[in-house]
This record gives sequence, C-alpha cells and structure tokens, in this order.
Amino acid sequence: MKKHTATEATPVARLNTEQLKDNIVRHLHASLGTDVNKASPQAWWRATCAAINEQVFDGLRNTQRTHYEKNTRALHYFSLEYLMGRLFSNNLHNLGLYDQARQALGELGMNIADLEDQEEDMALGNGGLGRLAACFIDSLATLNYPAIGYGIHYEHGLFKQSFQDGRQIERPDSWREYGNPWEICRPESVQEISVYGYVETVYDLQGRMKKVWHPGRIIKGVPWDIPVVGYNGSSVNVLRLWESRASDFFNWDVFNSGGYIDAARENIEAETISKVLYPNDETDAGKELRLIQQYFFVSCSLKDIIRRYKRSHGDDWSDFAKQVVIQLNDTHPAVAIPELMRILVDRAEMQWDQAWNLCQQVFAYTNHTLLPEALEKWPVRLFEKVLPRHIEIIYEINRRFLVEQVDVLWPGDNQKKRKLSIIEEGHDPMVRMGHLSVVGSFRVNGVAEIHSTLVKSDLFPEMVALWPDKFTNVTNGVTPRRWLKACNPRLSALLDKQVGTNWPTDLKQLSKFAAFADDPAIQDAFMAIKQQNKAELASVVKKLTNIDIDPHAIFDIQIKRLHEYKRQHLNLLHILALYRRILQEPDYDMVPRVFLFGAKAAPGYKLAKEIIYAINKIADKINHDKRVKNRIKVVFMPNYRVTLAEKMIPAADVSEQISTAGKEASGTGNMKLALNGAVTVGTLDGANIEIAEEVGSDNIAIFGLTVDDVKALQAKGYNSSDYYYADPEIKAILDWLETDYFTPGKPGELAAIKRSLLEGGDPYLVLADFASYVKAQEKIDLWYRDKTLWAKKAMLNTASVGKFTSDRSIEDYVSRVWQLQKCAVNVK
Ligand code: GL9
Repeated sequence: MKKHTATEATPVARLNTEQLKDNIVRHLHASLGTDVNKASPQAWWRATCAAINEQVFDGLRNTQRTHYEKNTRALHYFSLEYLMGRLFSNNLHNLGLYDQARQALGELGMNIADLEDQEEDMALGNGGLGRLAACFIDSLATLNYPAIGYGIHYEHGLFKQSFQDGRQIERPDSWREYGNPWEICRPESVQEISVYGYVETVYDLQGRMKKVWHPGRIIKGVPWDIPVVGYNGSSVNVLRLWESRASDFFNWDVFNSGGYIDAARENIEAETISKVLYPNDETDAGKELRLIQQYFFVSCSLKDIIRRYKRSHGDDWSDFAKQVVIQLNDTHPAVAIPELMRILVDRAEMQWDQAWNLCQQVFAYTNHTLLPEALEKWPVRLFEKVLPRHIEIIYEINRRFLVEQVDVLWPGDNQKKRKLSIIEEGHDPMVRMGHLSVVGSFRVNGVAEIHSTLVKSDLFPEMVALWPDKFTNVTNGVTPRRWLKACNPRLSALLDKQVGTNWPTDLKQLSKFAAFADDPAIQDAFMAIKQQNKAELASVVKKLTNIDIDPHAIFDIQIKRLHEYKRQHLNLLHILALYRRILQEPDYDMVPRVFLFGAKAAPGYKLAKEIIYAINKIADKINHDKRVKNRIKVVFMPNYRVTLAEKMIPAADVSEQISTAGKEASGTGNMKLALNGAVTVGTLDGANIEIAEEVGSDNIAIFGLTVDDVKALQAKGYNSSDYYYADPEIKAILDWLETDYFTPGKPGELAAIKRSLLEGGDPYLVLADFASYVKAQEKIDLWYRDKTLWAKKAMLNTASVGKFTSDRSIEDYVSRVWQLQKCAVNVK
C-alpha cells in the first residue's frame, strides 16, 4: 500500500453509483418522508444533500478528532462576510463524487442541473472581500491546514436585485427560509456576550484597582457549523457562524416580572443583530447596529477559541500564542483586539504588558482598500455607550503606543502623535479602526503587490517607520475548483487531456497548455468550448432578460459591484461612442459585440443606481435600433451573484478591469476571467499588473493612466472639462445624455453621469482615460478578427495564470504570517 506523508491526506473512500442511488432513495424515505414517484425536485435535492452529508460528516469527525489529538496550531479567520454561493456541486466535486452523482440521479430519472437550481445562494457577503474568504477556506481545507472561519449567521444575505423600468429594486434574501441542509446547529457551544452598561472602579483587599463592567444587556450567540470540504483530501474544516438570540436568563427575568411584551421586544432586539448583512460596498456603515454586529461575533468567537484552548491547557496561557493565530479580514473584526485585552486583563487578571504581548502575537490584519470612505471610524461616544470598558482599553493601548513608540521615535512631535493616534481628535472624536489594527497586529498585509506598496507609502508610512517588518504582501487568489473545474467542465476536460489531471491542486501545471497555443487542433477544441459556453449563456440571457444575443459576437463582460471607481460608466461611454459611430456611418466596421454587465449597487449609493438606470435605458434603445444591425447588444443581467458568475465567466471573451489606477486593491474577478480564457482590457491597477506580468503584454490590452500618472495629474490639477471641450466625441456623448433620446419625453433623466463628470470634477478620471480606453478596445476588435491569433491569446491566458490560485495565497500567508503545519487527517 502507498504510504501517506504528513502533508498528504488519506483519500476518502468513494461511493459508487449504486451506493449513491441507494443512499439518495433511503434519505428520500427516511429523512424527507416521501417517495420516488411523488418527490418534488426540492425533496430530491435535499435527499441528495443528505446522502452527500454522510460523507461530509465522516470527514468532519475525522478532522476534528485528528486536530484535537495532535493539538495543532490553528488559523482562526475572522470575517464579517463569506460569499459562499451554492455548495451542492462544490461539495460533490471536492468529494470526487460529481460524476457518480450525476449518473445516479440520471438513473433515478433526475437531472443533476435541475437539482442544483433548487439551492439558494449563500450570499453572506457583498463582493470580493467575502468571496475571497470563501476561496480561502476552500484552500485551507484542501491543503490540510487546521483552520476555522468565524462569522455571522445572517438571516438575510445580500439583497436580491431586479429592475423595474430599468431601475434597481431590492428585495430581501431569505436563503434559509426552509432550512439549509449544509448547516449543523451546535447548542452545546452557545456563548453569551455583553453590551451597554457602565464600568465601575473597585479596589481589592491589596488596594489594587480593578475595573468591573456591569453590562446593560446579555445576548446569546448560537453557533451554526458549515462543513468546508477540502478537494480530494480528507480534511473537512468548519465555518462557524453565530446567530444572535435573547439570553434565556435575561428573558426569564423580564417574563417573571410580568413583562411579556417587554420580553418579546427584548427578543426582537437581540435577534436583530444577526438579521441582515450590511449591503455597503467599501463604505463605512457608521451604525450602532453594525458595531454591535462586529462585537457580537468577535466576542463569541474569542470565547469559543479560549474554551477550546482551556480544554487542553487549563488556566495556563503560556501556549496560547503557539496554538492560536487570528486573521482580521479588514478592520471589521478589529474590536477583537480590545476584547482579548479585556478578557486577559479583567477576567484572567493578567498584567497589562503580558496581555498586550500575547495580543500582538495572535492578531494579523489584512487591508483590502485604500478608499478613505471605507476606512472604518467609530465615534468615541458610540463606543462609550455600547462598549464602555473597551473604549477605556483602547485609550490605554493608545496612551502606551504614543508614549512608548511614537514619542521615542519622534520626541515631542505632536503632529505625528495627532496623525498616528488611534483616536482622531475633533468635535466628535473617532476611533480609527485601521490604526488600532496595525498597532495590535504582528503582521499587516495588502492584497496585491501595488496595493501593499501603497498601504505602506500612502496609508501608514509612519507605522512602517516604527515597524518595518510588520508589513508584507499576499496577492489574492481564487479557488480553481469552483472557478474552473466545477463551472467550466468542458474546458476542464480538455485541460485534463492536455496537461494531466493535477492542475486543480497544482495550477502551475496549466503552463504546459502554452505548448498547444499554436496547435490548430487544440485551438479549434478550445474555441469550440468557448462557443458552447457562449451558446449556453445566451440561453440564460434569453430566459432572464428576453434579449437575443448572438454567440458569435464578442462577449465582453464587466461583473463586479457597481462603483464609480470601477468605472462601469467608462464602459458605457465607449458603448455610446460605438453606437454614435454606427449612426453617423451606417457601414461602420466592427466585430459584433455583446456587452454584458452584472452588478449590484449599494441601496443608498445614488449615482451607482443612476449608472444602472442609464445602462438599462441605453441598452433598451440600442438593442431595438434596426440601424445597429446587431453590431452592439447591451445586457444588464439582474441579480448578479456567485451562481450567475459561474455561468458568465466561462463564456467571456473579454474581461473588463478598468478601475482608476490605485483604487482597486486587487480584484479577483480579473483572475477568474483570465483563467477561463478571457482577454483582459485593463488599467495597471491591483492584480491586473501581476496578471499582465504573467500573461505577457501581447495577451492583455492595457490602457490608461498609471498610479504615478494619476498622482501627477491630480497634483497638477485635473480639469475634466478640458477633455469635454477638446474631444468632440466626448462632448457629443455627454450632451446626448441630457436629451430625451434614451428616455423619450423625459429629458435629463440620464444627466447625473454628465454632472458627476463635469461639475462633479470627475474624481475617478473617466474622461482622462477615455481616449486610451477606446484605443484598447479597437485593439481587441482587431485581434478578434484573426481567429487563430485570438485563440492563441485566450489559451495563453488560461495557461499563464497559475499564480492566482488561492492555494498559493494560502501558502504565502502560512510562510509570511501564520506559520502553520499541515495536518494529515487520520481516517477511522
Ligand atoms: C475589496 C477590494 O476592493 C478588491 O479589490 C479586493 O480584491 C477584495 C479582496 O481582497 O477586497 N475590498 C473591499 O472592501 N471590497 C473588495 O472587493 N468590497 C467588497 O467586498 C464588497
């Protein structure tokens, strides 16, 4: 028998088709109480999930037992967001059971794709940051690293989007209205946490001062565990999500004092904490409830970690930092730093220095954005109200930091102190969560090379002077299991044939595919697959929007949250330019193109919603204009989410990554699209820069200002109206938006975009980049006319982006930050 090394897990015993069929039918009977001849697709789906779970739970038990026995150091990933999408096909693929399940269901008269559509997306995140967390926990399990994800069990995930007369409508997302087969409630691990109240100073018998927090409210945290199945291995880690409830104790008290209504109100208030995900994209929510959400999940999670640690170490804290490392996914969970200090100093009665020492060995912080509006700040008065003890601790952390660090390096420099202080002065003083995160962590990382450089040079230069070794980079990545193997089965099969079947766990293997980039037979096979994927997407588009699109046109895709800095409106201006050229020159020669958008706008972000409206209105006009002769089609896909991304990405020819240089920290959609053979049109921003390095300048269309150009232009003074008056095409297009051409009878309805670009000063330099963007698009048009040339470029994209697997990101975190050991799981 083959021996397994420490890093190589024992493979799970796979079920065959017959066993799977038996198990599904057994669950149809025993778990669903129905029968093969009358079961609904929903019941079939649930029965299949239950059959899959038999395997999953075996792996879960083995993993947890092994980690306990080996007493492993573990990563604890703290994130307010996990954008998981669906788990059905993902779990089947990772267990190596997908083909058997398809066959088993087929023999039972069911189509696996129909069952997949029974599952609601688990949309407990807004965008890239939440999806990154989901890719990371997949890679951690796949690589056999002991890890647990902690977050909130939101009752409602990201809102569902539809369009009414072109405008975004939001509806609540009730992803678990009828339960969710993947989650396990763990009442035995319930936690109680405190908020509000006041702090009392008391003195013990030795005359030592102690702080006692008398909370105003106690809230119960109920953990729900979602097993995270590693690919092909036996590790099954856990995502533990906390649901808030009213504390029984508290409730009981109120009930007994005759306050039935009061008790019911308490219940509702407590349950509100985990009710909804804030739909903000990179803006500070600035709400009391949001701070309570952050504290709630962080406090539950820390108590959970400490309970587990104490099980094997009792009250001896000396191994804590050896066993525990906590990654803060942005500043959202940063209140964990004062919370751990409170637990150590107030509860465990540890000396401040010792406690602080421990804290600084445990926390690491990832920064995901430089946008000033996204850097969290909380009013001190809010902290005083909600977390009165924590604000005292933050003051003490800050006092020592300013005295022991800042004043030592810059003696007497009050300006430095003001800039570096965790507390921002002013009439309404604020706690700066970014500063707190840097001060309290042993490592700080950005998410792409350029971004990590800017974190150091522009965001925290003085912190770098204080702690040069604290700062590092970990470029983002995506899991190739979901974002190639599962979502693009045809291309996966071709790759299996050409480069072998190891690429899902060793993505650099794809570089072997470059050898076929000039091979006509493989080019044909590759392009035929793209064509089939496009035809499939066309039928999805027809179903969702009733728009007919030609699968032979270029599929040009921009999918990401709607934001000015991502510049969907730059894409729109280019579409308008093409449309105008066609109207002026009826035989205008261009390769037919379908522009597909997918994006949700934060409900309170006015201009983002106006951009959606404008795209929809302009789409409607262009799509119905006979003179266009189908050279342009514009489609805005409603309710963009993980499941829709899985259908759009395999069908993309062109990937739009057109943010203003310096604004997109990394991007991860850019990686998924390139991996599936799309050619990027992009700025030198975020991970685009590293993608360009990997694929080579012939295989990507780079345009626009660089980070340095942007800084220089802004320093000199950018005047967007110069571009308006100098370029007749820009002027004509912007003026067009003010007419009623796209909104008959309602002139000015699309004027908000023009206003923001002229009176608003065009903060994201759309007009400055326009000409260069149009040129890059002309290059794409030219490239696409030569089928062989295009096939080669597309194939070289797939072949060259092995770097961007989240497995590589995780290995970087392990060596630069976490220092974990792989742990092979013993199967019993
Ligand atoms: C983001 C950055 O904007 C992206 O560039 C980056 O790829 C991801 C993951 O690191 O993080 N930061 C951020 O707040 N969001 C990001 O996508 N926003 C959302 O997740 C909505």
